[in-house]
Amino acid sequence: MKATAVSPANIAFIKYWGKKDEEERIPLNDSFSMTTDEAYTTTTVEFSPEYQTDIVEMAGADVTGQEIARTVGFLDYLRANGYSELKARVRTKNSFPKGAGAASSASGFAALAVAGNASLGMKLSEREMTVITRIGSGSACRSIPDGFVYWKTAERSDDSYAFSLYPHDYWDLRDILVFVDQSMKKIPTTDGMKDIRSSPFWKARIASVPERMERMLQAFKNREFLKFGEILEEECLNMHAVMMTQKPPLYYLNHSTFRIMERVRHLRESGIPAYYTMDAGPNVHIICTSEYESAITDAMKITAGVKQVIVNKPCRGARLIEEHLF
Ligand code: 2P0
Repeated sequence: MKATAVSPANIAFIKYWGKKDEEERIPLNDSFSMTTDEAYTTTTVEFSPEYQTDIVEMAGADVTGQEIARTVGFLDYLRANGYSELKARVRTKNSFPKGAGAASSASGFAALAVAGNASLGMKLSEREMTVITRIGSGSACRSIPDGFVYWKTAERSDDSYAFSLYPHDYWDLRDILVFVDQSMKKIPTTDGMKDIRSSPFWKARIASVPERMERMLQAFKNREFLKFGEILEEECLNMHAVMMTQKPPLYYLNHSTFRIMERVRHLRESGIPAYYTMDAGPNVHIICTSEYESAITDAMKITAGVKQVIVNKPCRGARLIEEHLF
């Protein structure tokens, strides 16, 4: 009844911001992402009669009351699906700072879902696994399949699943994750996202995503990096424009973020193809092809305000491993 899974986080190229259905976590639009091999979560789950209550632990970090409540809520959902009444112990370890806009909820819920289902003896297809994971945290479903992953919106819960559009070795991209702030963000994304409809621009954003997705997938298919990068930045700024015009406004980016964005533009002017994208936090993901990895990493390490740099490659999705955390 004990199982351990490791799951990568993922960085969205076309973003998820806003839900059609809050309860089932069905997104307003399709999204597209890349798994990140150096930003990952390992989770051991054991359902056992030995436990009187659910126990939630995190190696090297405190777990907040909100995190415990959300984890227990998801365990309840797994129990209902697996016809079990057993309580569980969950222990988690992150390879990167949690809650700072580096998708720790994505890798966290994907690892929890895979380990939890295995611990309950459930045998699910990858598609079913992505649907269950989505209920835990939307973007987490994109950490289950291999490499470059597409998550569909739908009218029915079972139809909103994620799948690998291209395997991780399709394109040797890098996500150079530049940390400018490693503290927990103040507004959790689930809460921030609920207010999307208070932005005067939300309808225009949602209407514009399919066309932008189509252009991005075309560039991706042909591995046209410059075209892809332009659309990547366009999409990121579009989402942040909505966030900043919501009521109350959400400013996830800070002055260090803007400094890095400026540096990225300067790198481009000096002939280094690099493009930025940010999620719900101030940290910057610089996307490039493998040949420019060291030039960009070196430039970031000497940029003021940079606390840590993690270089990610695309990788396989969440999977079970043999070594347990307890
Ligand atoms: C994304 N983000 O596509 C976007 C970009 C943040 C900005 O998915 O409520 O933690 O758990 O479904 O998945 C973060 O949202 O929200 C997110 P819930 P989640 O990666």
